[in-house]
Amino acid sequence: MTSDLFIVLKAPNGKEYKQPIGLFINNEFVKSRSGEKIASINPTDETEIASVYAASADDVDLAVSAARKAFKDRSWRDLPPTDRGGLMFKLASLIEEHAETLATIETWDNGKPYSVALNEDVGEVANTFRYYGGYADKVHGQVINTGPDKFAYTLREPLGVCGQIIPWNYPLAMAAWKLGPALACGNTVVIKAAEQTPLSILYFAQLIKEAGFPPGVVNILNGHGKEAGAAIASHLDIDKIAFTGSTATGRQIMKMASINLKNITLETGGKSPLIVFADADLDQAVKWSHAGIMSNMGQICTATSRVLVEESIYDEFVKLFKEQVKEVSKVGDPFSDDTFQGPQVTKAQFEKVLGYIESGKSEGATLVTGGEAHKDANGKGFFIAPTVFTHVTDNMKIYREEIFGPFVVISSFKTEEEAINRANDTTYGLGSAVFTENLTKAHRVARRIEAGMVWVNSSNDSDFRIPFGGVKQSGIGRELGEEGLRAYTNAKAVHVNMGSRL
Ligand code: TXE
Repeated sequence: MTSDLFIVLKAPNGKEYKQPIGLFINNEFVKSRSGEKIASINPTDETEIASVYAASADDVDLAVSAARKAFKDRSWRDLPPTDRGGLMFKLASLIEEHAETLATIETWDNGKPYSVALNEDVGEVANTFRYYGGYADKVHGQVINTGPDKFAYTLREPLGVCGQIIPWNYPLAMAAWKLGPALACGNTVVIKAAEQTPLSILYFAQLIKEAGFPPGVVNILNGHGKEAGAAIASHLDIDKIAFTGSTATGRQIMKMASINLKNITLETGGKSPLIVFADADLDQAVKWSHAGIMSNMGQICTATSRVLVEESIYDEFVKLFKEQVKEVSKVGDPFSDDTFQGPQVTKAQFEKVLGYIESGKSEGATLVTGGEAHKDANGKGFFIAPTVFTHVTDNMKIYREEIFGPFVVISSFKTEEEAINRANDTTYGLGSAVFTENLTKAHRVARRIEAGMVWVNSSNDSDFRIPFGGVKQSGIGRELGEEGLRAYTNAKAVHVNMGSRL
């Protein structure tokens, strides 16, 4: 069955479902005004899965009007906050009911292993909505003591219409991280998915309506960054912009958002260091550092892509890391149960990683393993063999730039001071990790690393209850945790004169 706005699809794992392909505005799917579409490609076999409508600036205008109307309409703003939380709990339950379909679409469109999509991504999405649903009636202001002549308090008010632009590495989770706090605080939203992974969020859109959110509160668009994304970032009737993606695009968004001084949060790139001291539990350091860069095909903004190992254990660490790659990193069909690593999300990302492999070779680093495309049985797909380079110097491109693939550089250091200085020698400051059994050393180093997050004896162990974000050119502001709510309210100060007369 095919209609203009839905198509029935059968995924490689045999799951049949109805895929919406329109823009979700005012709780309905509609065609884009221009009729232009984006084709979504299966990165595993390079075939087209489906085409979805792509928003242009006109469609963004429509979505923003819907969101503005919903924001002005008191039925959303004045909904008792406990009821607003209730809608979010309902949404979380619906996500769980539809978990297998959501995970199937995510794996098909993005290439991540199905078990990860189901157990990690979709599970986290439901939990994030539940977590922020619980906050909906706990977004409090303060009473401020200024003495008996004045009664002063703050109201935490929603910002208004929020524009949200998300990437393709965690399509559903990135949407949840942004929608959760925005909705808990009573905002309305226009969110744009990445053009590379448009499908799962459209399926999710139906659950918004089914949960009972009023029309216009959440509007979901697909569209190209330069067109729909830019129209959101520069829109005069959008009050806030939240973005996750590359540092270069973040910089452009910041410029565009300055047109009406939008409130802004950015979560951008990283080149996160992971330091292993000689007194670390070596087995655990190897396993976590492997997971920290090779999970999700290395397409994680906090991937610990620079591993710094104390000289006395360097050779042993490299040997064990290579063994771990061999043992764990099964590359192949993301729907297979034993696959650890699927394809890179697109041909462009695949080629980008291959380019860095060439750069590492030509700059004289030592290739320990990988260093080439990995062809699946059918000879198709954007697969990269997990790649490890050693003898890397600090000026090499592969040491300095974000690669966003299953690609790690391992380097050695002599002293704690050197490790810290080299960890901080980057324009980024997102994640970081330290491995040591020495408690005081762990805390001492954690304080000195220039990063938004430090993992001690783990890596990429993020949690929706803990703030997430970067310093330096890795971003502005925080998502997740209670901190994530700050990005979605204004503090209005109310001064009540208790009797001062002029
Ligand atoms: O990112 P972009 P790309 C990094 C990673 C990756 C590189 C390039 O290194 O290899 O960025 O990926 C929208 N105005 N990260 O090109 O361009 C776009 O449509 C407004 C790190 O895919 O940043 C998409 O929705 N919006 C990262 C989103 O921005 C624009 C995750 C991200 O795309 C726009 C992804 C514009 N001018 C990539 N141009 C992370 N931090 O997790 C693009 N977009």
